Amino acid sequence: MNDTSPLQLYGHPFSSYTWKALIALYAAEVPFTFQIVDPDHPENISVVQSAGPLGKFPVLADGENLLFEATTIIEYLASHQAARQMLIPGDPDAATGMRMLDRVFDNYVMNAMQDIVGAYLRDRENPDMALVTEARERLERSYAWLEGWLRFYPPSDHVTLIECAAAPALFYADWVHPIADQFPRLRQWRAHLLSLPPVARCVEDARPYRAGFPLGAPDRD
Ligand SMILES: N[C@@H](CCC(=O)N[C@@H](CS)C(=O)NCC(=O)O)C(=O)O
Repeated sequence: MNDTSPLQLYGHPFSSYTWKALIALYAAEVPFTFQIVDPDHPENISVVQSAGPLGKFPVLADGENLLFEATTIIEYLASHQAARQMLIPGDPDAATGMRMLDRVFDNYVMNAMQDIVGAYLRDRENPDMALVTEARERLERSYAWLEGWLRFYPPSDHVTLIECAAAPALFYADWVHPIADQFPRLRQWRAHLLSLPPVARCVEDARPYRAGFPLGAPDRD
């Protein structure tokens, strides 16, 4: 990591994947400057567009080095002294298990949630209901699987790659497809995640943007 210039994180406070990187930065107490990606800051949009093929955020800048993909950003933080052993365990098998869960949250929870949000963003009055229904089914299956997995993963105050991935995914997934009472462990874990200081900070910083949520933000959390 570059010692001379501070890290810069490009993203948006209401963006789920930006949260994922922010939670890691806050938990590991890594100093950084936040660069908001919005129409008032075209220079930040340019950085994000130049970093990856689809111009998605978050992007971490360490000097000239631009890193995209939230998991990659966390891996980068974890491979440096400040966050080592904290975000991702040193034991290779434990780390592999953690990376598998990270894929579960991105590929089966965050993606399904984003598909539903995207359908409403494209047409709020008349979303593609076939796509929405299929994505809801994926979320329902993921909730059921996570409910079982949580029998072996008690809530902890330790923030790892798993908490970084899970908190934003479950925060927004529950908004688009509420986690039913039949999944009590998952409901309880989501509440616990939202109470962790790095996550609570993201929730608060995102609050002013709730009116823009295409399905309408629920009056809770
Ligand atoms: N696979 C990426 C996904 C990032 C992503 O979907 N970012 C959204 C914000 S949450 C984004 O950039 N949206 C704007 C766009 O797609 O143009 C990651 O893990 O960082």
